[in-house]
Order: sequence, then structure tokens, then C-alpha cells
Amino acid sequence: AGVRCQAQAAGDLDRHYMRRCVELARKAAGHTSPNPMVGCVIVRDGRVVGEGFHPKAGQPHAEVFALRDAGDLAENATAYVSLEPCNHYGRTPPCTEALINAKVKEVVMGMTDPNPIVASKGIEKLQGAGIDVRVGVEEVLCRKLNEAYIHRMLTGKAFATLRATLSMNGIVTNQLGKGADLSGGYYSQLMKEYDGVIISSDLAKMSTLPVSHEAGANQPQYIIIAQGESSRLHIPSLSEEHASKAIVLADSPITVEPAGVEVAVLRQIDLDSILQLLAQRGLCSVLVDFREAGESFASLLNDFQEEKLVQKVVVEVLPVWLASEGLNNLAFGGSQSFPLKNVEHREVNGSVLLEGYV
Ligand code: AOF
Ligand code: ZN
Repeated sequence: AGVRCQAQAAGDLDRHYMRRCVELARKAAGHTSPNPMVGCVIVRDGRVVGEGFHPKAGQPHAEVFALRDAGDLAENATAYVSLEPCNHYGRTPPCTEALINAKVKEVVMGMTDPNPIVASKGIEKLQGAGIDVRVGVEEVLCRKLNEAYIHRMLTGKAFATLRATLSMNGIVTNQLGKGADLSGGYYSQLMKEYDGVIISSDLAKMSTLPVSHEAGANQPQYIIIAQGESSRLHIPSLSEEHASKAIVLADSPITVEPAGVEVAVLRQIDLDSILQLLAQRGLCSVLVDFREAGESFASLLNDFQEEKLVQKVVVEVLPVWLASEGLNNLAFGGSQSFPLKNVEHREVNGSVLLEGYV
């Protein structure tokens, strides 16, 4: 019984340190794409001696920051890392070498890296150097942290999330219109964490573009769908500063104002092509507003479940009653009914958030 007790205690500690890795990794939310968010904690004799996270693509990986933080104390320590350490020379040298040089005794990882240039080679390299390796601590949490990165790696498409905001009487509000100011700040958080947001040219022409109001947030790229537009599209809400972050997808040649906005002419605008194009450009995740879907994207989203094009649905229910008078209340259904999976809910500033997977 004594031995079992010890094993249990060690397991709890492993999970504790791995959750800390995830917490550290999330500090860079919205900044790492197309790289994953990764956190690392170095523990020696039951004490945390180093911590680090990957701040941005092109910068050193989480392990490097944590090892620097630990200095000589990394020797004989256990390194916890939310993702399998890399074993390749990319923009930075391999983390496996850094861990081996630092003489850590053990590496505990949340999950293997789906990136084909890493995939289990990191584990093999560490084991070959005599380092103990354990994989799969808090794996569900680690996978959720990088669900978009994993999806892009495995499918070559961006991870798409449908979202909407509802009043308590079931009216779909537009974040940019009625009820916008009543949101609990969740939309701002999404804008910070998602790499892109798909909006229609109608919406882009009419209103201000959605942004994150969080301090230091990375703003998303705007993917503006100009289907059946005339040869000229003026987007007054797009400041020159944001123009470089926008891309207009059109089905025929088009001149866009302000100048400097990139235009891609696609023979056919469908969700599959859009998500592939975004993935090629290094975007891992994209949001689609389903009020927008109701207006002009219904055909884009048709059979999204069957075609596995949309992965997630998030709905924010605001603690308000909205007048329906004069409101063009659009719902979007697609052609199928189905239950969502792994649904979670929580409260943010008085709003209820529901997240589920297709
Ligand atoms: C890790 N720790 O913190 C990160 C990893 O272009 P590079 O050199 O930064 O390589 C990017 C790849 O490295 C990325 O696709 C993923 O496989 C891995 N990212 N690995 O051990 C980290 N960011
Ligand atoms: Zn690395």
C-alpha cells in the first residue's frame, strides 16, 4: 500500500508541473503561429529551478529558456515539457541537444510532436543519450492547448471555429452591431488567440473590423470574402496599418482600397480551398462568425460536418434580452443535425460560454 501511495503522489506532482508548463505556454497565446505554444519546467529535488516558454516563431524554444533559467541546477533534474522536444535544425538548434548538454536525468512530456520532422525522433534521441523519458502526462490538456497546430500539421488546413453571440431570448447578435458592447470580453480573447477571422465584404464595408482590446494582444488577420463583388472594393474601416494584415479572396479580379491589401483570386471560393490557403500561409486557426454564415457564407459552410471542415463551435450567451423589432435575425444550421462532442461551459464576466467539437 505504501508503494502505491508513493506512485500516486508522484503522478499528482507530474500533473501539477505539466499544468504549469501549459500555463507558461499560454503566456504566448496568439504569438507563436505557425509554431505551437510550448512551456517547460525544470525540477530538481522537488524544487522548480527553471521555467520557460516559446514566445514567438523564430525565437528559441521553451526548453532553451527553462534551461537558461536553471543554469547548473539542470544537471540531474527532471525537465517537464508540454510537447516532445524537437530534434532538428530549424530556425533554432535542436532542444534535445540542449537537454543532453545540460545533463538532465529525465524528460517528461505531454505529447509527441505531430510535426513529421520531429515525430518521435526527439524521444529516440533523448533515450539514446541515456535520459529517462515519459510521455502522456496531462495529454488531453496539452493536445487542447495546441489543437489548431496539431490540426494544421495533420491535415494541411487551418482549424476552423464557428462562433456566435446570443441574447438570453435567443437572438443572434452581431459582435459589431446590436449587443456588441454587452459582451463579456470573450470575443476580445478569441480575437487575440485566433490567427485569422473570416468576414464578408458586406460586413467589412459597413462596420469597424473586430479587434482584441486586450493589452499587447496580437491582432488577427482579416480574411475578407468578396464573392460576386464589383471590380472595386472600398473598405473604409481598414486602416493603412491593418491593411497588411488583410487578404481579400475574390472570385474575379478586383481593386481594393486602401492600397496595400493583398488580393487572391480563387477560381472557386469554397471553405476547403480557403482553409488550405490559410494553412499554407502559416495560419493555424481561423474564426467564422455564424451570423455572417447566415448572410453570405451559408453555401461556404454547407455540409461542414460531413466534409470535416469546421472543428469547433463556440457560443457566448449574454445576460441580456434583446428587442427583436427590426432585427434581421439570422440563424445558421447547415444541412445536418448532430450533437456536439466534449462540450464545456464556463462563465466570463456574467456571460456563459459554451464550447463544443463537431
Ligand atoms: C519544442 N519546443 O518550444 C517549440 C517546438 O522553426 P523552428 O526551429 O522554431 O521549429 C519549429 C518546430 O519546432 C515546430 O513546428 C515544432 O515541431 C517544434 N516546436 N518544439 O521542442 C518549442 N516551439
Ligand atoms: Zn525545440
